[in-house]
Amino acid sequence: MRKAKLLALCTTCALAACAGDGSGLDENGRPEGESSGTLQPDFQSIQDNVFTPVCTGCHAGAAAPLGLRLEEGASYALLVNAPSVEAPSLQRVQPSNPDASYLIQKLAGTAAVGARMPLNQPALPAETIAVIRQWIADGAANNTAVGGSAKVRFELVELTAVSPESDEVVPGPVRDVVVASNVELDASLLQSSLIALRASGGDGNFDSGNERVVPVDATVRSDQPTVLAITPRLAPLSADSYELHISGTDPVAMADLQARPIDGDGDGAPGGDFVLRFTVEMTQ
Ligand code: HEC
Ligand SMILES: [Ca+2]
Repeated sequence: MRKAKLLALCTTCALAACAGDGSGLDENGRPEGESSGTLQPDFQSIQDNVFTPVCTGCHAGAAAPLGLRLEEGASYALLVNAPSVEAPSLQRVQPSNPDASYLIQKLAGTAAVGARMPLNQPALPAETIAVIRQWIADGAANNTAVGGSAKVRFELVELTAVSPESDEVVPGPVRDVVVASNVELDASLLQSSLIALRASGGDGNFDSGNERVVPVDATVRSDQPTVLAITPRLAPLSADSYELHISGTDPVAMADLQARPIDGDGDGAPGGDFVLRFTVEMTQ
């Protein structure tokens, strides 16, 4: 579903760019008078004007460099309070602190590791970077819906796999599994044992008796809606198939602040377990 939407967006860009001689394009090379308008210091605007048109050529899907997917629906959860891979002591976006945010360092070309972004393209205009800095300085709020389908957004508590996605094959090692909800979850529930991660034992089968429980820590990266990072406690995930299980069934069900259990199995009614399976492949 997300892929189809991205394709539609790309088609729009391609058609608009057919102006050819650059007339009708603004100083950022984008069509003038687009409904998204000029860049504002809010997340939806930055998504529409920067991440989607400039970054998703590389930073999308399972092959996204360093697991950083910047497509709509995934970007917020993988940026805000998410540690950088290149500089693990820094967060990609640290709310209220643009100088310490690795995203800004990568855009400004001041990062200690790797190249300036966008890779192999002209730097973003200084005004564009200033607007992104402003959004971070203002607290890096999310004014979009993090995943979640539009249909029944606030009637059901839904979880969405952000990275990896369901049944995806991703390059390892995988440092964390990121899941987002459509409403704020009750973080106090994370103390209980309702989140479990299992490795298949190398056979891709979760019922053959050789499965292994992977001890994990679950942390809330951001609220409203909640982004959960589920991190293996001992070592990043290496080659195997994995199953993440989040209970939506009593006695311990993940729930929102109104104690409504998640619709984990997506059947349109509250309750049911959320199950995410994915495979890690080690290249090299
Ligand atoms: C042509 C492909 C390409 C494009 C386009 C691109 N990137 Fe990257 N990006 C990479 C690669 C490859 C790396 C890892 C190597 C490096 O940092 O030089 C990376 C690394 C990063 C990192 C570091 C992530 C971490 O966890 O340490 C950030 C942040 C980033 N890119 C942001 C962006 C943003 C924002 C844009 C759009 C403005 C963008 N990139 C456009 C290829 C690209
Ligand atoms: Ca097995």
